[in-house]
Amino acid sequence: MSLADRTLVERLLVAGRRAGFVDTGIAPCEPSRFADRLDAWLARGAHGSMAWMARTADVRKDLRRKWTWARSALVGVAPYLAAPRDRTRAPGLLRHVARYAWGREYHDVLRARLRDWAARAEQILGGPLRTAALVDTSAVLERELALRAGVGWIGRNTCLIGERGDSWRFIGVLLVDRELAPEREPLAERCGSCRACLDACPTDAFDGPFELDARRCISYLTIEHRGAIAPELMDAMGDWLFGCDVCQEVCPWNRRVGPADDPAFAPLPGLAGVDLRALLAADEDEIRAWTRGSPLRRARPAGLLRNALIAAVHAGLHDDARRAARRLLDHEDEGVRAAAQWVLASPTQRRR
Ligand code: B12
Ligand code: SF4
Ligand code: SF4
Repeated sequence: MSLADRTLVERLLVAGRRAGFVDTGIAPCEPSRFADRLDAWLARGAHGSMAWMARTADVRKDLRRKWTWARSALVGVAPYLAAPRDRTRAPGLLRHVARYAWGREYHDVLRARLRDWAARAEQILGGPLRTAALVDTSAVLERELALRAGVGWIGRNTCLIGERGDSWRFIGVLLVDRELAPEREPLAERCGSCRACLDACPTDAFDGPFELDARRCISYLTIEHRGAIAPELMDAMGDWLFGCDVCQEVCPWNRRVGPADDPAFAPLPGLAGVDLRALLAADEDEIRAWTRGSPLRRARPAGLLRNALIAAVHAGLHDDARRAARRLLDHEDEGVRAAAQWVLASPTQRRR
């Protein structure tokens, strides 16, 4: 790479930081080097009912099957941790919500930042650029792109952990139609002899290091899964309403990091202002109002009611849970009905 090229790449990476990412890197748009991992994961059925993961596997393994023009991926990471660090001290529903979902819809926030980065890149590279701003929902292997861009390494909990930091961070990907030389090497795994995440998972969702069976993962069960949850999983899910952070909470790399204080991911008042009791008594319009602009919308009101019944039992709110369960036994959603039956069959002295 010539000195001029190196300067251009450096300016592009700085532009990404100005657009709102704390770390940035570049990965070539080549076929996945870990396609066998995705294949094995899908073959085991570990994606559960996320049929879209299987449907789009070919594109995930080689993104140029869809974005034929893409040559490089600019990858940015954005930390989302907000105060308080100890979630049991968070107000209202927040203490039952995974930290990535405390603030505004991150897809919108990050896509806007990627579009800003694209505009800056056009100025730096001169002339129009063809780009695509991807966050979470597109058929790309974002963690692998981030690994190959050198902005982090993959822990045994499968999360991307920042080079000098933690895993409390989103990934954003900007595909561009220019060949750009990556300037950082992929980082090797730094777990050492630790296996805290594997041992701490409440539902035993890891089949082994780097092997997560989504069908047992609380994040999947509370966000992606529609319908009934198996009673033995409800027994183990804890007081999570949406998502789960346990395998990140126990990670030593996450221990010392402070809140990111990114205003875009500051806790939404709608979630902080109500608690599980209120949620159990709420109607769907109220739930929609409280979750406006929030990632919690993905679980739909019925999913949140189902999750609230389970979380309330684990939080020790037995009377409220039983009262709500009796009312919801005939709910139109199968998941809510199954959770209501489970609540009424649950011992009232469940260990917390
Ligand atoms: C499906 C999905 C889920 C599923 C399945 C998760 C999983 N581990 O596969 C569920 C619903 C369970 C989930 C949960 C969460 N998710 Co999610 N999810 C995704 C999604 C859409 C696809 C992930 C995927 O392809 N899985 C299939 C497996 C096979 O791929 P993989 O784990 O990514 O592994 C790849 C590479 O990392 C590599 N690899 C795997 N292991 C190893 C090991 C070594 C040593 C090496 C070198 C490489 C390597 O091989 C694989 C193929 O390339 C991505 C967005 C995207 N488009 O990529 C977000 C994404 C992974 N999720 C994200 C988040 C924030 C979460 C949660 C933290 C949310 C929460 N708190 O509840 C949890 C974390 C749970 C966990 N431990 O993974 C972030 C992760 C950011 C980060 N720092 O890692 C992403 C990237 C979204 C984003 N844009 O920020 N998620
Ligand atoms: S997010 Fe929770 S349930 Fe899922 S693997 Fe991590 S600790 Fe287990
Ligand atoms: S908890 Fe330990 S094993 Fe798991 S990702 Fe963190 S360092 Fe690796």
